[in-house]
This record gives sequence, structure tokens and C-alpha cells, in this order.
Amino acid sequence: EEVEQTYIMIKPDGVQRGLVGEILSRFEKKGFKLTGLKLFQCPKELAEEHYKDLQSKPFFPKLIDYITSGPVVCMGWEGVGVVASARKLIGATNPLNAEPGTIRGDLAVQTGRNVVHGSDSPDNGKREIGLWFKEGELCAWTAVQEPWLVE
Ligand code: DAT
Ligand code: MG
Repeated sequence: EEVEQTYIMIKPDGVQRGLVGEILSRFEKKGFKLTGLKLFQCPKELAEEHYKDLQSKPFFPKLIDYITSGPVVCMGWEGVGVVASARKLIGATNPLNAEPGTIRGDLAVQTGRNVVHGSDSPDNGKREIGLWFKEGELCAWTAVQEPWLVE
């Protein structure tokens, strides 16, 4: 059980549908610590870098159009096991397969509009936070609730 960092992003559909507070509060209530937060219109080059592993997929151009179609909410979250835990809170990539209770299971219908991104490994968590945030945009702080979350 290691303290990890993950990059969570509310995609343009989540912002347009007024789901920012709902999605953010699920990570907050779980007990993770917010380390960075901003509303951001993503340039094409950054979207392509973020999703570079999917470059050869047929859906790649549509994915880039979607992610750059409006502002996203960029978030850094920290906590014990946060990478895998956040992926569980988010649910399966295809919202039709996502369990009720998960963000995608409760709030989304289609893979191409699945409202939220979460890093898939601790290494990618660090990589993506470095990609989306500049130095000075992240805060190191102590949450007073910490001893009530982790023994
Ligand atoms: P996840 O976002 O669950 O980590 P992923 O990394 O495999 O999923 O893919 C990144 C995003 O690309 C995903 O959230 C939506 C889009 N995507 C993935 N597979 C797709 C497919 N078969 N058709 C259309 N879009 C897809
Ligand atoms: Mg992924």
C-alpha cells in the first residue's frame, strides 16, 4: 500500500453536462487528496501526447477531436493505492459494461463519451501529471483528515 499520484481528467462532455462537482466529489469523499486542479482548453499536441499509446487505433482522430472539443478539468490526486482505486471508481472503459456505482456506470452511455480519464499505472500517473500541470500549479499540503483515513 503505497502513496501514489494519479491524473484524473473530466472530459469535455463531463464539463458540458454539468458533472464537474459530482465527479470531483467522488474522489474527495473516498478520501484522496487533491494536489492540482484547473479548467483547461487542451491543445491538439497535448491530447496527442497524452494518448500517444493509442496513435495507431482507428478511433484516434475522433478521440483527439473529442478531448479538444471544449474545456476539460485537470486534477492531480494523491493517496494510498489511488491509481487502481480511482480506476475502480471510474469503471470500465465502455460505460455499458461499467458497474452501477461507478462514475461511468452511473453517468455515461458510450465509450466515445465516457466523461472521465484516470491514469492506468503509478508511472503513467506521474507522467500525466507532469504533462498536464506546470511547476507551481501543484500543491503539497497536509490534509487534517489523514490519520482518520490511514492508520
Ligand atoms: P480508459 O480511458 O478506460 O483508460 P483506454 O486507455 O483503453 O481506456 O482508451 C482511452 C480512451 O480512448 C477511452 O477512454 C475512450 C477511447 N477509446 C478506447 N477504446 C475505444 C474504442 N474501441 N472505440 C472508441 N473509442 C475508444
Ligand atoms: Mg487509459
